[in-house]
Amino acid sequence: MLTIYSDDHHLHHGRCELMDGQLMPCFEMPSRADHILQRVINRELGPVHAPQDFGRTPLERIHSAAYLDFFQGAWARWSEQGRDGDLLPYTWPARTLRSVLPTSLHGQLGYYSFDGGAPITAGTWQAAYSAAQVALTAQAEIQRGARSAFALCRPPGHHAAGDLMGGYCYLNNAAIAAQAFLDQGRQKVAILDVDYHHGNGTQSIFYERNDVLFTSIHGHPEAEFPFFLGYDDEHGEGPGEGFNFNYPLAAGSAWSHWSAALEQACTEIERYDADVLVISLGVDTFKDDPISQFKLDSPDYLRMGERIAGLGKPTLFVMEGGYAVEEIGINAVNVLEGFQRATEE
Ligand code: Q9C
Ligand code: ZN
Repeated sequence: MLTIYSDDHHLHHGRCELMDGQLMPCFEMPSRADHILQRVINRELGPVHAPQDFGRTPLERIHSAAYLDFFQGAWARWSEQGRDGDLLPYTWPARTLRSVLPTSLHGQLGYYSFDGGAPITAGTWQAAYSAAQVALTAQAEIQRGARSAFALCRPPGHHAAGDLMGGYCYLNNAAIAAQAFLDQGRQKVAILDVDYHHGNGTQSIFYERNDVLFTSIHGHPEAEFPFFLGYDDEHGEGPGEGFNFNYPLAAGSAWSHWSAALEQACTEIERYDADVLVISLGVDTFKDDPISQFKLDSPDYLRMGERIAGLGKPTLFVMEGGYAVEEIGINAVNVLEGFQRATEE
């Protein structure tokens, strides 16, 4: 399986996030992608290529031009104010307030975000832009006929909506790739989001559409980030009604419960009869993940990959979360090796 990877992810390294009332070093750190790349190489998964540059146009199919302009220019505005620390929002247009776009940098930052978990640093735009190109380059490989490809994206993307950053995410790499498949002639794309957190950004982007099926298995939003989306009664709206399936699970869920939800998601994906499959591949479902509450163990990721292969579709894997840095490479590449093994049989 071909892996697409860019060193540009090192340009994004946030300092701190607020966790249980304490400022902590960001869990979403550069060594995550470094460990995954090392495991890809050590296991000889396949070649590793740098991304091509498809420009901003495919990003604008998912994100508003105003949002992209804001994100691209935010650091320059911040440093013009003489600042060099992380740019973080602190006020949002929540209930009772108006969603008007202010002129000030921090006002606009609140307008274009939904939490304080996505710091903008000097290199964040370049890192996120390159991650989107990584996804698009892997997508192009599948469009050329490959059975599968791995987009080793960092920063992740599935919490980012059309004009919102949050949850460590800025550009929705999986959504950008899904849209590129459609723009290049595919009719139906299925997304399976296996990250521990609900993919609120991806869901919202495609919620009123029937050309992308969104399925997600995640910690129940009653108890888990992003809290305000991801319930099992969210089925889509308008033409998208019946094309959104959420499988929220309780804290402590292990493979037996998780895999039962996977079977249900696979049933919906088979019923949809997609042309192509995009996996939002988070491995923060791991038992030792420092911010998550599921109990998957490393061998379970092999089975996950095997089951995904059983769907028999061209499959694009897009890296999302996973914060047990020592094991992230083993777990992510186990999914890919399980897929590969089942495909060769
Ligand atoms: N700082 C992904 O896995 N943080 N994002 C909650 C408080 C938000 C996870 C703890 C977790 C976001 C891509
Ligand atoms: Zn996650």
